[in-house]
Amino acid sequence: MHINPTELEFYHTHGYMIMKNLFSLEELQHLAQIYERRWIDLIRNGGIVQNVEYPLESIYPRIGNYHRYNDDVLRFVLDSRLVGTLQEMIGEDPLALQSVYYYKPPSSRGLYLHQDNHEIFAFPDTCYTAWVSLDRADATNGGLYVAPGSHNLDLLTPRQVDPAQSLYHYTNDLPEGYRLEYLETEPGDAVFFSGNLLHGSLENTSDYRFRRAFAVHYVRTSVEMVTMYRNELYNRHGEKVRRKFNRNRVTEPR
Ligand SMILES: O=C(O)CCC(=O)C(=O)O
Repeated sequence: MHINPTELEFYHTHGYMIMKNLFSLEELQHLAQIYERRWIDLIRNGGIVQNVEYPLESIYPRIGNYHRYNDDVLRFVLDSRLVGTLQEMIGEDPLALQSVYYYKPPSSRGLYLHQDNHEIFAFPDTCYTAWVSLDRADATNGGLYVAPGSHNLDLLTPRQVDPAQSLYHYTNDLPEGYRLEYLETEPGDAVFFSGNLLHGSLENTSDYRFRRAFAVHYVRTSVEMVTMYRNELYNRHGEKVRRKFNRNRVTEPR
């Protein structure tokens, strides 16, 4: 068992839950080292180029889907502390869809309020995120915030925002009756949340503190359609599973 009934109830009520100390510092250091090497390669081969408008953020961009090329990252993505917890949360084995490593150096933009399933459009149901803190994350260095209970909402229609303000160019307004909760996490903590939960992250306003995190998005094994990476879903054995491209949506997000 990975979660107890109180944690499960918290998740069902609020749409997210924090599992403390899920990963050791050694494990986090190993993951960070893999991405350091990847970063050096990207810098060396021109895959990362500095943009003077965002001098730090541009040399530490988000690194997506490296689990497809690195077995240690794939093992992390399929670690039973992530997929086992999700399995107990949703009552079904999850498939891993995508991973994102964040450096989030000082002065990085945040991500305005959004729902992950707006992009992924897992159908039926939604997608799920496991977000692992590598550094302490709080309101100063770009921590996460969530709107508790908003996972019960359908997909909402986002509006476009000024790209200079948010890393994700869409945002949702906070619906009436909801409030924002600003999360604080320590290295090794993991936040699990529903793909319909309204959430975002703050700008990193600290002087010198990176806010590294590793986020993985999952869908249910019974998912019928996803708009992204339909040939790149991994089950817990590391085998690829194929799902349809969602060209003719059965339901349209409102
Ligand atoms: O880590 C962040 O800054 C944002 C993460 C997030 O919003 C997501 O993974 O959907």
